[in-house]
Amino acid sequence: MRITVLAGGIGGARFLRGLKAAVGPADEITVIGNTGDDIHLFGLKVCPDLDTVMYTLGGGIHEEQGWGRAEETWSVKEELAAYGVGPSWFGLGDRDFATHIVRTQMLGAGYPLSAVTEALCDRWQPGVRLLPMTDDRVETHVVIEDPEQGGKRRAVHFQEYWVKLHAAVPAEAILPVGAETAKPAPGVVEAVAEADVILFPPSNPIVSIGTILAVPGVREALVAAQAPIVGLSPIVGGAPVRGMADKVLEAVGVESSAAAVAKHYGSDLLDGWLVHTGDEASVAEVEAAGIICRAVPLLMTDVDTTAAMARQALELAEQVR
Ligand code: GDP
Ligand code: FO1
Ligand code: CA
Repeated sequence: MRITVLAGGIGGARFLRGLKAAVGPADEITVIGNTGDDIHLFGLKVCPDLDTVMYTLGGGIHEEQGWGRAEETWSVKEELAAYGVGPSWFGLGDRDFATHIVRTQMLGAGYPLSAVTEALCDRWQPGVRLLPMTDDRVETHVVIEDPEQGGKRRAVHFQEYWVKLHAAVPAEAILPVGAETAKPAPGVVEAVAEADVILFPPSNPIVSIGTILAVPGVREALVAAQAPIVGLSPIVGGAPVRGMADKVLEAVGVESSAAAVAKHYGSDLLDGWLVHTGDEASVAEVEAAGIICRAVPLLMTDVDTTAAMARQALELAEQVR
């Protein structure tokens, strides 16, 4: 079976670890990763969501944190700070720096991001084919009312909004800058068209999966796909399980509920949707929107539990096919 998954960072990566445990050796998983979170820092290209998937599946992730490397040290960050060179709010560790140096060197030599990602995965062996959504530069920016400038409207990089400002300032708009002229990376459209099953993990529906959908051709390929599309809700009991997805949902006028996220994707994309067992009440609302819905446990507490979630998603895909 060919399974294609659109993924952000931590939510996507943890789901993929469960999916890998749930499938057999003959099954092939292709991941289309969000690159809208990418940022240039200290002259280096950092791809947080691709790296989170690569490190998580490759056994190099800092488990508790969910991003960055295990057994990390911070000498370079400390030395940069001693020079007064920032930003200090984004934590790049020594081990992680090496990944960004290799990536930036290869990009500088002319390799596209998709080829660079493949080369990095040669080391990490994530057990999936990891494709960036695009080889072109796309950066999610967030229009905020800057409290430090008397509420003046200003666009900041997504990482500044998320990591520095903790999404604590009102977001007026979410802009995937560059997406309108970006092309899907090699293999992306094919992975959608040739899939037997397409899954939306419990990733952020706006700044992770939403950004992938903003690359022209991706949404169209999904709508035209033969394969059933099944998603899992990142919203449990009316709130994100982790992080601040409620803030970016509010910015685009979507309620923070499992049903509202399903309806935001819509029945032209989704055939099936899983909500958490506590959210049974939303099943009827999702089904009224033309999306088959089931309530099952959706907390990724360990790999076995997450594998059970993945099996539920594959079963639902079988039913809606
Ligand atoms: P990010 O790029 O690191 O923010 O990661 P993703 O976009 O892939 O996923 C973020 C989403 O994962 C958040 O909105 C969380 O609510 C969701 N999430 C994290 N852990 C769980 C979990 O155990 N269960 C469910 N259902 N969602 C989760
Ligand atoms: N997230 C943070 O909350 N603080 C950080 O300092 C931070 C650094 C960082 C470095 C490399 C990397 O790959 C990811 C990093 N993240 C950090 C996570 C990441 O920026 C976010 O989780 C996502 O992009 C949010 O969707
Ligand atoms: Ca992300």
